[in-house]
Amino acid sequence: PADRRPVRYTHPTLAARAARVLRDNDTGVVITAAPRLYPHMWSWDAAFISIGLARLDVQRAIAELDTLFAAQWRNGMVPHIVFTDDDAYFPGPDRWGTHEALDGPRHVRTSGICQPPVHAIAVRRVLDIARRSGPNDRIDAERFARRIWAKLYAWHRWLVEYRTPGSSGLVAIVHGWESGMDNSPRWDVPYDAVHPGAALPPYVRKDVRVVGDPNERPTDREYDRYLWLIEEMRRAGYDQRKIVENSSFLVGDVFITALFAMSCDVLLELGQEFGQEPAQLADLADWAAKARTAVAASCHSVSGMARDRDLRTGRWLDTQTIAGFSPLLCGGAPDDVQLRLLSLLDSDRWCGHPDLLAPVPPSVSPMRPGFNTRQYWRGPQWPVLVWLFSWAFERRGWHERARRMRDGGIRLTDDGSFGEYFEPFTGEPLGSTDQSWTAAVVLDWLC
Ligand code: 2M8
Repeated sequence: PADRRPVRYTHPTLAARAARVLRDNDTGVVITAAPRLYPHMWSWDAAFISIGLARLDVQRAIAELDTLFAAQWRNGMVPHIVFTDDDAYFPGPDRWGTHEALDGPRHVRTSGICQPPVHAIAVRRVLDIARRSGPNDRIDAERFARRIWAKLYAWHRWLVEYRTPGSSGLVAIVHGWESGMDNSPRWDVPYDAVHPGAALPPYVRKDVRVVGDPNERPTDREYDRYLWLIEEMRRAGYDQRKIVENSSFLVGDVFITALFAMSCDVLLELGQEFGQEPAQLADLADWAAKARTAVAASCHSVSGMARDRDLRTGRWLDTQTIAGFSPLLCGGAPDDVQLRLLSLLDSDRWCGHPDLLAPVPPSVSPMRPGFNTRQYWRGPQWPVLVWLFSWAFERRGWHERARRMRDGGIRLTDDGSFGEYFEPFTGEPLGSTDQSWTAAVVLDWLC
């Protein structure tokens, strides 16, 4: 498809515009996830943002990750939102009520759940970029990597101790927001079992005021469930054991499990380089191996696609989404399964679909029932996911595939809008524009 969008920037101009987005979204303390829709720091956004920042200013990249980890809970959890003073986002800190939580930080207000563990990957990337950019940056980044290592280890340990219940070996989430893919059809079945009680305090959504077309956002019914789960956690005082035992939503997330395996590998390598405790290094090797085994064990016998598992009912969730390709990220699946997944990814059901503007995986296959071209995690393409695939493919030695993903990601974003997500056929930017993590991954691709 030649030009469905009027504007296409050259790479140097696109990079300059991306840099400006990060600068404009900088409050001086944090870089917000997006200017109006998300005026706070989000956990996995901050990781990607630091990668883009490293291309501009290594010190600023380090500061961003330091700010996030300064909000780490005493039990090791890295919270999904670190709040600024802005009150334009709902649910804000009062609704979360985490100041009553025993393990929460005292000096800063946060949400009470987590997000995908991509932070070790970010630290690795920042370090690699800094090493190429000059001796001072190298020294700063090495100091930083040494300093943050124990915090990353504590974060990973928290995921193992509190969030790997039962025997599936999958990392469990207690809220769809923890997956980062909030309203993905992956969660439709488990959300059906979430019944908001009459005690759900009333609320007013703010997101739909910012995003012009409410069809690009989750529905009110979905929001009731999101808020109800928060209510349950708040009542449990954010005690993780109680939450994992009782919450109405507990799902083994195969995509997070794959990211966790990769992050443990990376953290292990960093730990070896910086001479960390052998016992902790052994833990990381063990966690990575178990996570990989769990991802491989989830693969469907016919399609090969990896599956989430509803840990309340013990059922596999067969909905086919981009998360089904998790084994391609972390490896560990048998060769025949991997080959099936690669050919599925290339097929017209995914990246080879003839009508896509850019040949990168949509969040849901355009051939599946329920695929929605505009609605958030139910169909659109997400540049950050493209970055993850291109990074993982590079690491696996699939250089040509990595390059194709990256080129596709650049094609998707070369209108310079830095959309949060994109309509796969027209390339229309959806959700927020000037989204920080989109600008960040574009910078990393282009610099
Ligand atoms: C989206 O999630 C937030 C809730 O955490 C929201 O919709 O209000 C997701 O896309 C998530 O993955 C992302 O981290 C966040 C900020 O960009 O927005």
